[in-house]
Amino acid sequence: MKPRDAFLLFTFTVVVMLFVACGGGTPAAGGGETPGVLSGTVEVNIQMSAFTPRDITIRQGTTVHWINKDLAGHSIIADDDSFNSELLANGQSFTRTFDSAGTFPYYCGIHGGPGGAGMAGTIKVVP
Ligand SMILES: [Cu+2]
Repeated sequence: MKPRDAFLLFTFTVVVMLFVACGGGTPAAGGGETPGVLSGTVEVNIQMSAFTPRDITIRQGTTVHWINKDLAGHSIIADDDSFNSELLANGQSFTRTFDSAGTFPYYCGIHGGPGGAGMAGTIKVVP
């Protein structure tokens, strides 16, 4: 390689490195809402003997509103028994606000059981 070619290659490399360091790239994380984390009031439909969506992630302080759209009755019982609805008939709903972080699995007292058995769902609460 001639000295002049080596110099050009060096210059080219420096320019490319500066461009990579200063420009482009993905914006730094933080500042925005985390995708997939719900807040405000979140509705969970009870339909076809299932909770839809089954698993949700919510911001601390979010209210979850379950609505029974089935003709059959369903209930909502936390695995750790921290919440427990009455039997909900068609059109009835149950509301709970999650103020502390953690993962709260729950199930239908008639069609499900603890540990995600049968008709069940999970609320993950993040700070
Ligand atoms: Cu049920």
